[in-house]
Amino acid sequence: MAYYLGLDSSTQGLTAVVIDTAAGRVVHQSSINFGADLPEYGSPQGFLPNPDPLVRHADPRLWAAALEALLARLRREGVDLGGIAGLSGSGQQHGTVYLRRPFPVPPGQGETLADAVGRALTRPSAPIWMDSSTGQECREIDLALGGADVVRRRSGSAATERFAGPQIRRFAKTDPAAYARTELIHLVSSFMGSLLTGESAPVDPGDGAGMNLLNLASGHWDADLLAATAPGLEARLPRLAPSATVCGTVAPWLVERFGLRVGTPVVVWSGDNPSSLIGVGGWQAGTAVISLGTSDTCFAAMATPTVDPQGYGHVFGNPAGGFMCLICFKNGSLAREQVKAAHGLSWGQFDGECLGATPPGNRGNLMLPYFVPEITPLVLRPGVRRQGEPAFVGGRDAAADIRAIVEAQAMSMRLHSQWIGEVPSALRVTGGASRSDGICQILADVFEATVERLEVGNSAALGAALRTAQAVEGLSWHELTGMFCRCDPGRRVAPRAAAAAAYRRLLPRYAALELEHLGAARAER
Ligand code: XUL
Repeated sequence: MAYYLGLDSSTQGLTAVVIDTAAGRVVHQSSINFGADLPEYGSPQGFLPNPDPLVRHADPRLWAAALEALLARLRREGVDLGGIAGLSGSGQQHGTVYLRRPFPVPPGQGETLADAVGRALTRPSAPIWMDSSTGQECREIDLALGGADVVRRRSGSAATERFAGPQIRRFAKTDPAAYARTELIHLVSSFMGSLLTGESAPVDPGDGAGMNLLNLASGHWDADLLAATAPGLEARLPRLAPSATVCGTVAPWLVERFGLRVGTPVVVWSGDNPSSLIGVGGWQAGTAVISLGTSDTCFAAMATPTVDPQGYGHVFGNPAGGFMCLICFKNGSLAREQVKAAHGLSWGQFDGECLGATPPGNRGNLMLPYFVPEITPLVLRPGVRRQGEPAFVGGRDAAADIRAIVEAQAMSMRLHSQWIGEVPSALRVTGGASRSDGICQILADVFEATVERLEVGNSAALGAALRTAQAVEGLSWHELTGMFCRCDPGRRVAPRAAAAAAYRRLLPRYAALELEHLGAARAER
């Protein structure tokens, strides 16, 4: 019997999933919510409030505090941490933590892990994936390499605002003294992995490809991209290691404080999306996945890496080997929550009274849902735009507003995933909002594909547990995903012909509205 622990350090919380590979079942799940459980960090949604909508940073001490709080909670809930045979995790992608060496330093007597992390930081906050402040740096990197297309072909993505490289460049330019003091720059995934092993942990190709620094073809840091980003960068980066690497054993302080067994293997962490790809059983090409979380993402394993000619899509490493494609939307759950809160609705009302009571196509009423700056398409100045029948007063008609945001999100996903070239017949939908039957019906109708939902949620943390079992116990992906990634047959949602036809008619109108908005925004700049 072997128990494996998978963690997921996401934007809004830290989640644990414990699996038992002998019984083929999940035995425990638990979470820390950054806002509710650790209010002293002043980050109700997991990031530090900032009046500039382009700037989004988080406090890395919060992530360390959450790790201690979650391990303590697991013990209180009766999980025998000494019986865990291996652990790993996944982190929100792209965020960077700036540190001096040695890192990590174990917490001293009476000290918390967050205190120990605080002493090592050379920059008090970490820019996260929601940050869009590096447009200038992206242009500089593209220019140095000979164009966005070169950067895209080398690293799998055009220079992208939230990616580690442009963020590091901005820091090195705006605070060269602090950059000079910085001896080590970790991603959220490798930062958290380091806290577990007590040694600076490596970066895997799943998360490493989200930096604009990794050469996808060679699998190594790209010398030209490093040079175009910041001086002396390679010495500051963690090493790269394949996703199935056991990168160390649990740190002594974890053994002392939480009763983990000496010598317990720790597998290199990955990004939350690559880990989710495993957690939903999507490790082979042919399964398209939509994850509805703080960010909404569409992704799939790729037989051969293809790049998005429009520049919005990304290619990352697939932790099972090869590559995956991904498109990310920033106006995900926080945007849905904003409309829901504006109308004072419960999730039940959102789903039943609003999505259940309005027709597909929303009587022609459309919304461009840029509540915060958007990644896909690139919209730096937030703003919500409505278009439709005079009846669509927007903001006054709750049901029409709710349908408008969900339809806009689904149509934008359909529109911007066309470069992948495959029309899926089934979509695996995961993440908190996948609980909504109304949202899943709209996705099924817009994509003209059957929506499948899984028996086990928390796909990123589950994927981390599965990756650990594969690396430590040598179980195959077939065996593991067969046991843990079953779809719930009772929760399948089939597309409806009339609704699908309505969206087929509406999609060109949505695309035209989006283009018109992007054109107007460009003209203003
Ligand atoms: C993916 C992305 C987000 C984060 C947050 O490129 O930016 O999905 O990983 O979860």
